Amino acid sequence: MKDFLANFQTKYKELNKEDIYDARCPFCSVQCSMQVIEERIVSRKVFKVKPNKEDPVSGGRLCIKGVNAHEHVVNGQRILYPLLKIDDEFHRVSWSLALDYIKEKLVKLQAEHGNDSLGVYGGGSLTNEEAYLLGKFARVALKTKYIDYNGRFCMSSAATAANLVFGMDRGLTCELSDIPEAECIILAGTNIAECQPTLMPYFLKAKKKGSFIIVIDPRETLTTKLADLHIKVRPGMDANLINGMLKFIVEKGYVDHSFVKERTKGFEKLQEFLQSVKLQVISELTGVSVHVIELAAEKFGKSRSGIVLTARGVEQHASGVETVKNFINLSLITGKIGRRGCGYGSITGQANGQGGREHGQKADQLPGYRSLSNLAHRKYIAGVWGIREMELPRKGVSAYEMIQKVAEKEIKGLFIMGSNPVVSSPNAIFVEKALGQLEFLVVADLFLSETARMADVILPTTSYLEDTGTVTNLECRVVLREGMRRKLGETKHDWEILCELANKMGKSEYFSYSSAEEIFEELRVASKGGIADYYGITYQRLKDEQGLYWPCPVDGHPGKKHLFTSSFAHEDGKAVIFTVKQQVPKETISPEYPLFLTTGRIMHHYLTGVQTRKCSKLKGSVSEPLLIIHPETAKKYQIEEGVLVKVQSKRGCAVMRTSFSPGIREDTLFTSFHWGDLQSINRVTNPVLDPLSKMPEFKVCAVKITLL
Ligand SMILES: Nc1nc2c(c(=O)[nH]1)N[C@H]1C(S)=C(S)[C@@H](COP(=O)(O)OP(=O)(O)OC[C@H]3O[C@@H](n4cnc5c(=O)[nH]c(N)nc54)[C@H](O)[C@@H]3O)O[C@H]1N2
Ligand SMILES: Nc1nc2c(c(=O)[nH]1)N[C@H]1C(S)=C(S)[C@@H](COP(=O)(O)OP(=O)(O)OC[C@H]3O[C@@H](n4cnc5c(=O)[nH]c(N)nc54)[C@H](O)[C@@H]3O)O[C@H]1N2
Ligand code: SF4
Ligand SMILES: [Mo]
Repeated sequence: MKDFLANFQTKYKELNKEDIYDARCPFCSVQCSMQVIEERIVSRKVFKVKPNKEDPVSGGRLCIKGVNAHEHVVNGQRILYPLLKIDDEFHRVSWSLALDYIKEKLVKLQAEHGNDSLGVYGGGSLTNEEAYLLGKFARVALKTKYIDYNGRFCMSSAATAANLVFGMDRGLTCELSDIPEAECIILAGTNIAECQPTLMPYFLKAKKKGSFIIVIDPRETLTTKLADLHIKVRPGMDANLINGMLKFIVEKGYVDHSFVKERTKGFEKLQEFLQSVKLQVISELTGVSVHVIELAAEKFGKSRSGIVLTARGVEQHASGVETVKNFINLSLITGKIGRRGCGYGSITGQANGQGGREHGQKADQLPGYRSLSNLAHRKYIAGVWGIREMELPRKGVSAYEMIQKVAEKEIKGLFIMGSNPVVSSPNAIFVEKALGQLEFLVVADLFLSETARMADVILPTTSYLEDTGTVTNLECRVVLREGMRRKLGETKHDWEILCELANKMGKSEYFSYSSAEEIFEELRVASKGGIADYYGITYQRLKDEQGLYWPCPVDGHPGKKHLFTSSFAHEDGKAVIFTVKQQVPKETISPEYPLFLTTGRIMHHYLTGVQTRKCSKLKGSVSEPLLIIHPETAKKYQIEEGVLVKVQSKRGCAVMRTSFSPGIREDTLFTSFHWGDLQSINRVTNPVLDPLSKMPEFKVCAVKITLL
């Protein structure tokens, strides 16, 4: 009887078990932390999610995506074994066979067509360790120059502008805690309430303290509800709007002349140019009244402190770099940077959008934000990797240009890790066709995404609950994400996949790591002395100190929270004030395509939706894309609410249902890009690139709509 009871108790405990995982949301750049509690009650699994009350960034909040994120982890559609496509059908194979096959195909392609016949395409969901290793894999194992990642579509324009203006790029120049201290806040093309919802209390606190909040967006959003002034600008016209504001600020004497003189250069040229700017012309271009332009300029110019934040709304344009430069001009000429309650920031998007752009998965870049074109940088990294400098490939091309190279058959094999370019790239019909021409496509993913289903081999990877590593949030705070849940099926971590493949390719001496922490230890050294210096950061410190800002050059260093307090990062210590001339979208409306289309996000879904479409609560709340249209515009085209329409541009069409909103400009339509196939709006968008950042013009093109 005693034995029976003891047995029963053990069995009962086994069947009714509770596991607690410390976790961090896999989605946006806030990187909220939480505990995921998995209860097993007999054979039923129940998940509970508790926000971490001690989280210094989110303050113990989670948004609806974070609360439901675990659902995709346990979704039945997770890929659990390597899959090999034979005669258009996927078959389960062993890792050994999958990796052997990949190796043989890659070696053959390179033997026949050269090292650069292979491309690598990464993503901002990868941890710092994995992004670092992907760059090393491309350059050391494959020896190809072609590597880039989805961050090219994300904050590349802001990064390029910041490098040019300040001499370095770091998401925020200040801390989030500066926000409530700012007397005036400009939110340009950023919908924080839906895209980084847990940051809202910073702005609500600012408002309570009397801050004047200006939101610039062609439509009403949850964020514009916060605004004291909502500027409903015509898409793609922000740089011109800012010229109007700059002119007013200069004329009214709101320039901080001592700051401009001591800390910047280029003001005289700007001042001269602004004399030619006419507010009436700006008003016509932007669709914003002169009064509103003046009011915004007056409020920002007069306030003693102020913060300018931009995001994809103003950055995802062929003139994205110019536009961001002009937004930074607002901060520079009024001296609102480098002190409390002041700063400029580009709100980074993906979980590791920031770290992902620092450690070498970008076409022109080496770890620590080093440059592939700089001999000293090349020598340093070659030394860390144990190769000769001359063995390091030169710089490659940007994400969309890589796909063009695929279409031109210059790139014949592609390795994609953590991205779904068939849905996320502009001109998606072309992209899908191009990928269809590849001789060999490998995709590492959690699911059979629209891109993965085109692959020859799919490698199953682990999720945020399983994979340990560091990520760098929007403030540039490096944090540790623990992957405490056991791996499912035969899934492997991305870093393990890279190591095992490199080992198959005979490169084991460069890729023999047994944990993410070991990779981080190498990354620390590789970043040492670089702009994004992580040398002083260790896993132990991250655990003890809840994250550290970079640069953090030595052990014990507290990390630098505020940048540019006394000098900028250019050699002479000065920031550059650029003169930004008139900018207009590359495609304009015409009788055939009479409406502007802009694209973006909604609260419930994340990027191409591969993960959030697997969460029943999120999918249940929003199950399809909606085309937001002004009721007057709909009336003009005799279109009703809730009907299916075809949205057509010169490149292609997408199908979705209309939803009326009097809060959007009458000349503009809006939809999100969270859906695939015919519902993918990127079948319509314009792939024209910014000449410097190579950012596509996701945020404006000309379309027509017709009833389906
Ligand atoms: N819910 C949710 N949150 C997310 C994501 C997600 O997919 N879903 N993705 C994450 C990622 S990767 C990113 S990059 C961030 C993006 O975060 P945001 O950049 O804030 O998001 P978007 O919706 O792309 O664009 C912001 C706003 O720009 C406006 N806009 C469009 N065109 C223009 C224009 O020409 N001028 C101006 N001034 N505004 C314009 C849009 O109407 C939109 O409201 O969000 C992150 N957070
Ligand atoms: N029209 C329009 N298009 C846009 C934008 C826009 O505003 N408008 N925004 C652009 C922006 S800002 C971005 S960031 C891009 C994003 O575009 P994508 O890079 O395509 O983004 P995701 O949907 O996150 O795709 C990630 C894929 O990787 C998988 N995945 C998730 N986590 C991991 C992981 O840890 N490892 C691996 N191996 N796989 C993983 C997911 O299942 C998914 O299939 O889209 C861009 N496209
Ligand atoms: S999506 Fe962003 S705001 Fe929401 S829980 Fe995740 S990290 Fe936090
Ligand atoms: Mo992004």
